[in-house]
Amino acid sequence: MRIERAALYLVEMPLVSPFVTSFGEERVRRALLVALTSDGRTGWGECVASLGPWYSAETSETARHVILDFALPLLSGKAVAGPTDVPQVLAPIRGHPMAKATVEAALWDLHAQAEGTPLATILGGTRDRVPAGVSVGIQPDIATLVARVATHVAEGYRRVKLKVKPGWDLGPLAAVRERFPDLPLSVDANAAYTLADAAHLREFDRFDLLMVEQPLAYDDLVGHARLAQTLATPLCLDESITSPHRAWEALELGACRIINVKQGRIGGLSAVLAVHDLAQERGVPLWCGGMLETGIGRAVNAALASLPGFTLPHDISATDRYYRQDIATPPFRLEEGFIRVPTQPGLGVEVDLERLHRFTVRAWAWRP
Ligand code: OSB
Ligand code: MG
Repeated sequence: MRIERAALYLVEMPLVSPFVTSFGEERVRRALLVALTSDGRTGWGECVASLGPWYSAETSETARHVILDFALPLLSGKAVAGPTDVPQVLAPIRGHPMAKATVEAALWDLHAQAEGTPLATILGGTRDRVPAGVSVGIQPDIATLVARVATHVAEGYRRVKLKVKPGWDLGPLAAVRERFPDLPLSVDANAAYTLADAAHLREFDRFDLLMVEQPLAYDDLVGHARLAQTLATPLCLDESITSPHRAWEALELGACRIINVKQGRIGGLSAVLAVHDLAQERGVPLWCGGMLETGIGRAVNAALASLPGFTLPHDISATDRYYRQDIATPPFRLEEGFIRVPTQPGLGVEVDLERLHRFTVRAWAWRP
């Protein structure tokens, strides 16, 4: 697999509504898209890093630098038989999992296209549709939150995740739980609490939650293990799980009982497969997280969520929950609370070049 050229596009896509978490507000999704050309085909990868280093240390700009100046030169200098060789070839680059994952995803797309097979099948997926959850950001007030949740429940979403932070937790939870006593519900704190809040976090046990996601700092596995001993609700880790090895450490320590898998954060689809094997061995349930991806990243997420170990509803919502117009077509639709896994070869979505150019704010070309 020889990469003949690469094109990088920095796109800015307006969100249908602002997305507010404990670490900030996003009104526009800024994504770096990578197109690799090989043998007359184009493979696409979407980098999930954001504008600023708030969710993770990486940003779209650090990813552009690492991809153009280090990852692509390393890959073009080596004989790369396929996407599973990528982690080894990129191993000299320390960190930067999201940048590496972007290039790897584009090579998986090329490989699956060359095989004439959908990405989901290549990865070992066993489902043709996956249950959709929805992640609801912090709202201006509780009435607005309850109305939003009601809309999503009416749309058919199978699980609702509420973003929480100190000062926006027990009140909103009580209101949503009172209105929807049987709704599968979870919370995501994006690292907004500390171990000193353990007694407060124990109050969450009253609301029959599926899980509490990432309550403590991204680098605090021991803290999560301590907290897990005092909570009845299972802990799920997101930000903390940055590699298969870190997933192993978290499980060894008892820092979580559930893992939110994001291919970007974990360093690529090969790493996802390794985490999947580990979780299967230990009976740990997985689900696919989201980073407000365009249809390119969403297609990858739908494919990996079709693997047998992904047993909980995902943060894979319909396209119209994020964007009025997406770069990739057709849009993902909610059908009985499920998202269909693409069945065309490769990612199984088409990149609309007119829209790509309309949303692009900067572009770079690369040749070996
Ligand atoms: O913590 O899961 C998160 C979006 C951006 C960054 C971090 C997170 C999220 C979400 C949205 O919760 C999930 C989605 O794409 O629907
Ligand atoms: Mg999260």
